[in-house]
Amino acid sequence: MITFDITPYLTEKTAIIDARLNTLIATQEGHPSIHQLFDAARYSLLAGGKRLRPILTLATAEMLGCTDKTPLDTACALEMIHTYSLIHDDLPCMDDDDFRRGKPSLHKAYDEGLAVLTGDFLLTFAFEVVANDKHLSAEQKVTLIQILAQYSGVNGMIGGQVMDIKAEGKQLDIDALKSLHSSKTGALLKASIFCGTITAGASLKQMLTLSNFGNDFGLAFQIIDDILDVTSSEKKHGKKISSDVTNNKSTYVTLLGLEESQQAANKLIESSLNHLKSLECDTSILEAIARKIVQQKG
Ligand code: GRG
Repeated sequence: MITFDITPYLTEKTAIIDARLNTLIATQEGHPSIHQLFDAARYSLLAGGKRLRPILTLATAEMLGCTDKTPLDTACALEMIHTYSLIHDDLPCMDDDDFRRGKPSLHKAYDEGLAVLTGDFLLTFAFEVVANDKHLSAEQKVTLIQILAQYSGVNGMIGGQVMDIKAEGKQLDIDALKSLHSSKTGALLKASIFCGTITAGASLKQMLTLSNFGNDFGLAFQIIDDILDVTSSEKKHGKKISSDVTNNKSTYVTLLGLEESQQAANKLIESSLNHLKSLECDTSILEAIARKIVQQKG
């Protein structure tokens, strides 16, 4: 049970992340087309969103004793990579979603070509931001860049997205779906936690524990997203509802039904919280974030 209200913490961190993103992606003067690229990047990046990935990075680092600005730009880089994935995922050649974060998707507000390039820009800029961060040591930068590449690449998000588009119209079994979800969505959430451990100089034992936490939490998050896809109102979800059904996708809900899916998510969150118990620090913020995710209601 949540013993305190996590909302003020989330509000405070969201404001810090939004302010830093706003600075990092400040419009650059120059050729009008470059100006438009920045406008498009700002349209998607500053459109709201829960900022879950950067908050996980900040919360993990703080929990391990790092309370300065060391993790902030890496946290913002994770949000840039996440936003790029949403822009590309909404394109007609992928999920073909017209709305995202309560607004027209980027390719609707601008055009498809610019949406592809804005996604590319955000992905590459994320690496530039980490490479240029003066708060990080050279060793930290190399490790963080390696984590970002690995978890957003072929063995993470992109690999999962390929599995996803190739699975359309096919009935997956639960193990195949788990593997798809862990790559497509879980990997970047896990990377967010992992990046927090690197910026805080965590021990190997702490990293392993948080990696186990990230596995369970990441899968629970995607199951809840599957549930919200059928139960949430469009306004709350910020995009078209039942898009998974429309796109003929296997989801936890289509395979297990709503109730069993919710139970699976609850079980994973309990398991994720059990991992945290072995850490010798105050884990209450991560616990509260995990519980809040599983309690989301449509
Ligand atoms: C196109 C390379 C490429 C990858 C796309 C993550 C992904 C892979 C696509 C997103 C599709 C999707 C909606 C997946 C469900 C889980 C998910 C990532 C939901 C959106 O994340 P939230 O809920 O969104 O954190 P906000 O807007 O709050 O940041």
